[in-house]
Amino acid sequence: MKTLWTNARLATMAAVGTPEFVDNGALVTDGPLLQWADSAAGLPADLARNCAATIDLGGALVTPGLIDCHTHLVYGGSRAREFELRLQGASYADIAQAGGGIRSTVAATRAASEAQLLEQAGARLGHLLRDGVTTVEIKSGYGLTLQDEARMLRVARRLGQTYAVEVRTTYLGAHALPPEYAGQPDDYIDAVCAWLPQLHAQGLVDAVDAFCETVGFTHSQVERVFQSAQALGLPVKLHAEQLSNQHGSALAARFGALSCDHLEYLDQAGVAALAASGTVAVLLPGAYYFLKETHQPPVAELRAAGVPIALSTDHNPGTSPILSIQLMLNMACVLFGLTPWEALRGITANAARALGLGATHGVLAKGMRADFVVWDATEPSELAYAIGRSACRRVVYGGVERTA
Ligand code: DI6
Ligand code: FE
Repeated sequence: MKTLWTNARLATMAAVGTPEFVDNGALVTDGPLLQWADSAAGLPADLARNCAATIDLGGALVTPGLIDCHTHLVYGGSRAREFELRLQGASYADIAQAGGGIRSTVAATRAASEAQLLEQAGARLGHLLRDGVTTVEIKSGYGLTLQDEARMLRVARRLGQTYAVEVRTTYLGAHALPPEYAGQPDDYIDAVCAWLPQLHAQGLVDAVDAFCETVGFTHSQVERVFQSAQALGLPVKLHAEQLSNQHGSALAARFGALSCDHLEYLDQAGVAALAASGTVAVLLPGAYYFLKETHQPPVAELRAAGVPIALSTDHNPGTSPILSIQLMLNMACVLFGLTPWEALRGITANAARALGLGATHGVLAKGMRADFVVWDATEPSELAYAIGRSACRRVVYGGVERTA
């Protein structure tokens, strides 16, 4: 069934560069795909005639469905107590050394049932959906055994079957060293690499990620994980240069990574490597804010080199307990100096590319997914400006209007 949506101020995100709107725009959805996303004046009369319903959007801004391309949405427990300790002066590293941090979430995740994980992650997902998210990436990385990583990824897949949202899964076995491998990181990486084909065979893995950091894994350990991914034809991504410059981005670029994420400490050589490989730079202003970081990612250099910039919530219990992608627009503008248009691109077209979905998602055009958001706004700056007010009015996912 075809539906015609008229009187839209379309931000199709099809053009790279300066802001571009189609006023008096129209959309025609045909099942899960768009048949038209352009000016109403150019709409072929026979296409309009074949629409079973017409919906007037009253001149509202319409953008592609939002894409949260980096989350750790599935986990057990809470780290609110740790937050309190940090407010009293303890550092993220102090807490980790005292057995808190990622390790405490690993313990809570292992202790939770699959049903509990599903229920808790589903509640979190609800917040993202109300903000206009139509595609979300979810990483494992709090299980750190074959069974527990599989459980996290199964829960992520179930979320995509339960809610009107597309879920992309990422295997992040190389997130932290589990207690049972203390002092044996290379043995743990052997295990991470050995689990991957088994998880992939169960259809649980769309991409592979790792945490390249002094408190994570080394360059050569990450390289082994990437080789295992490459052997299976799986794309890679990397948590890179978040707390220090480990030159992880250059490594990831060599493997044609879809994205490198965080990048506060990225240097010029890293920028050049990302530009050469067409890798997306995913900036995570929520984690930067929450950890009170001061070292900013090299936005001007990324821009000058033509590296596509995406944004994401990085939702996780330790460093970014944030469930609003609209807030990321604000933080990216205020903290990192993006323009509202660049920020919007970062949660649509460029976020799609960060997930390898650039040919089908993140842009409103004929043949692309009929995922879009109707806003109580006419300018992207209004979305980046407001804090605590969701301007999301209607969400269409796969051609169907989402009701809850
Ligand atoms: N970088 C982060 O900021 C999160 N993971 C990562 O690799 C932290 C996750 C946590 O503290 O639970
Ligand atoms: Fe992360």
